[in-house]
Amino acid sequence: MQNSVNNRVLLLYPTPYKVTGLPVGLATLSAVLKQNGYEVKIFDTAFYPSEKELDQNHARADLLISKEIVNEKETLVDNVSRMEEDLFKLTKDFYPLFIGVSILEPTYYIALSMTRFIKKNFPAIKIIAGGVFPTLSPDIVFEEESIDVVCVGEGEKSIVEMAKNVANGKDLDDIRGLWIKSGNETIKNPPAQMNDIEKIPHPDYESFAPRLLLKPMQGRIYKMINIESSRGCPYICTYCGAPKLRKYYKDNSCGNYFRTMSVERVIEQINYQVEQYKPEFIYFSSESFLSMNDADFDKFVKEYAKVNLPFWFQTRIETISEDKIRKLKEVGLFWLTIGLEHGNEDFRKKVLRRNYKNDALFEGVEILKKFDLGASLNNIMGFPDETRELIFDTIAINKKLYDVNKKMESNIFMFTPYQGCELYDICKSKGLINYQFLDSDPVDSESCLNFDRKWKDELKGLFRTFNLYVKLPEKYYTEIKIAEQFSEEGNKKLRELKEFIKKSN
Ligand code: B12
Repeated sequence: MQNSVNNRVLLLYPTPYKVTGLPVGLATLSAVLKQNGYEVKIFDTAFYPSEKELDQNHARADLLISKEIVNEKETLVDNVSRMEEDLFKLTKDFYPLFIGVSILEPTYYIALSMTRFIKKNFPAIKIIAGGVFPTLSPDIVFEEESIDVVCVGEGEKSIVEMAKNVANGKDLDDIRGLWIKSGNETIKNPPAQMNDIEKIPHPDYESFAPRLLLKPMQGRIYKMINIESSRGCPYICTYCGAPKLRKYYKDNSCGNYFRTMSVERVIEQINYQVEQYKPEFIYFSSESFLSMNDADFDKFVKEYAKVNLPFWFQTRIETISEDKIRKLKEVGLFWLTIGLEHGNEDFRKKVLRRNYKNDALFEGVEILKKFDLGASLNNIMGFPDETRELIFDTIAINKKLYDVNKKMESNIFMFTPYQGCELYDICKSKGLINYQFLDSDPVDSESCLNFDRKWKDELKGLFRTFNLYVKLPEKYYTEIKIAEQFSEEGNKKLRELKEFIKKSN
């Protein structure tokens, strides 16, 4: 073995090109490892340009979703070296006890480029994979030769036990949460108990490249800190893996999947991170930030007033009220993200299991307007059995909301059935899935589903013109329809209409 010092752990964070922001999960693993005396380094892929990946910030501006970023050149600077060179040097010099990699389904292909490279060059170093994708699809990840161990579920306890055992030359056979390849045998332990989120250490962002703290917000890059205020999700949406995770943890008696953090602890975390990193912005990364009771809400507002930093979060439309928005605006609320998902109430309820009324959207957006606030509305298109007419229901409601409040932004995503979601099984049974796992990030406008070519092209055309339909008056619809076409005429029309919108804004 080379210069092995047995308290080192290297963590890999595969992330698409220029997708910044801090992963709370991996940062918490770094914190618990450090708390137990290990030295941690983190390697990310955010600034290695690749032919396969678009720069999402530009792609989003090009789709008229968000504003062009004014200070990108001086902030989100590309690496000059190649990913493999840097990874090789770091692994060789740091020579860790083992390497951990955090994986989402759309980042699995990036993770594989790293784990295969490491296995080839450093076969003696064990690699453990954890995160949402290994938890929801452990069999796929476990089959991969370059990955030795898979962590299912939350990793705080498992990774520390693994570090101790590897350092002491012990096997990993009995560690909860770990799936292990041991000779010809395989051991599949159940997930570890859910963590008490009041007691785990605050995420450690220190080991991340400082550029990962930079995130775009309304056309500018800011130094932003992620704050966790809850874990898990109590809802049953068919396009999300949370319901399956909840069942998995329940079946294995791991404790509650959905946990909220006390306001005291959230504020303590904010004060700690602000002191450490002096951010310009706070991002609450929980899935529905305002799903808290009134007493907690009032306590939060009172305490946050002392923080004195702008913030944004995602929340459900049903959680917005005038009283809450007024109070939040007073203490720095800058922006929100709201999952609209689909414009047709019936489709939304039956196919997506999102049961809210369109009226709630209008009320919410009016409230935001009253306080001169805007929000990003997340929309999805390209579901199985969705028709052009149904997509136009989504366009129509975004258009009406934009007419109410010109600060609204319409985010559009091509539907990607992540493994573990109910809709994934439905797509599979309809023969719509002909891949084992995704091999690119879904910012790609092409549907990953096995629809016929004609419908795939129509979806692609609607995707690129989505915001033209939302923002331009109906008298332009015939022209926009031309811009849907992937022909010389269509491309020219698309450029003209985009220019027209940009000039009129
Ligand atoms: C905040 C957030 C972000 C943040 C932070 C990203 C991150 N990786 O945490 C930002 C804004 C950067 C982001 C970006 C993206 N995100 Co996001 N994000 C979330 C969100 C809302 C919360 C994540 C979180 O903080 N969870 C809480 C922590 C504690 O849990 P955790 O991350 O799973 O980590 C625990 C375990 O998984 C495990 N673990 C994790 N890594 C490892 C590694 C090892 C070695 C071990 C042992 C264990 C282990 O231990 C951790 C601690 O308990 C989730 C929804 C969700 N509930 O997961 C979506 C989610 C993870 N995002 C998703 C997506 C698609 C993306 C993007 C690809 C979007 C895009 N095109 O830009 C990028 C990819 C960036 C990236 N490389 O992660 C999807 C992933 C879908 C899937 N099934 O794989 C999710 C699930 C939302 C969804 N649509 O369903 N995201």
